[in-house]
Amino acid sequence: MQLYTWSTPNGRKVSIALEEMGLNYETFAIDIGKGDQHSPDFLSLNINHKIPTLVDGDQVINESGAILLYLAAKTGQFAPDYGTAEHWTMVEWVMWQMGGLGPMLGQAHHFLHFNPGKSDYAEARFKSEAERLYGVLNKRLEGRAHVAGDLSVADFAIWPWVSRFEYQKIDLNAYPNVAEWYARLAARPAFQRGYAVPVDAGPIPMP
Ligand SMILES: N[C@@H](CCC(=O)N[C@@H](CS)C(=O)NCC(=O)O)C(=O)O
Repeated sequence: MQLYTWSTPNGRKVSIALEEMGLNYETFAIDIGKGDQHSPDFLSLNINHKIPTLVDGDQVINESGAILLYLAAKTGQFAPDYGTAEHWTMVEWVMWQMGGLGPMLGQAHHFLHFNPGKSDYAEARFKSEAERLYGVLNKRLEGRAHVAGDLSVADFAIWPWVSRFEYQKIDLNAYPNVAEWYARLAARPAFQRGYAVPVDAGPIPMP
C-alpha cells in the first residue's frame, strides 16, 4: 500500500491505523504547507486536494474515515464484527469525528491558532463548540476504556484531533476521562510511530 499524507490529524489517523494493524506501506509526503496537494500527480489520485490518500493495488481511497473503515474491513482488526450493534456504534463514533469533531476543531485551529485577532465572533464560536465537543467525548469515556468497545478505528479517528489540544486552547485536564484515554493511547508504540509519519514533528504533546 502507498499512503500519501502529511503530519496532520487526518493524516495521522491513517498512519496510526496502519501501524497498529502491522501493515507494510510506503509513505509519500505531501507537504500541504508547500502546496503539494495541488500537484497534478496528487490530483490524479484525489480531486479534493486534501490528504490522506491510500492506494491499495487498484483501490484508490480518499477521506480518512472511509480509509479507516476500509482498513478495518480488509484486516478484520480494530472493529467489531460487521453488522453487529457494536459495529454500528463504532461507525457512529467515526461519523461523529468526521462530521463534527474534525470540522469544528479544524475551524478552531484556523481562528484560534493560525489567525488570532481576525474575528472575535468566530474565535468565541469555535472555542465554545470545541469545549462542547470535548464535554461530549468526556461523557462518552466515563466508565469506558475506549470510545466504542475495544480499541477501534473510532479511537484512531478521534485521538489525533485531541493531540492538537494546544491549538484549540483546550485545557485537557478539565476533561479527565479524555486526558486519561489520550495519555494511555499516546503510550502505545504504534501510536508513537504513526504520529511521526511522514515527518517526525517532535514528541506527542502532553497536558
Ligand atoms: N474530510 C477529509 C479532510 C482532509 C483534510 O482536511 N486534509 C487537510 C489536512 S488535515 C488538507 O489536506 N488540507 C490541505 C488544504 O486544504 O489545502 C478527510 O477526513 O480525509
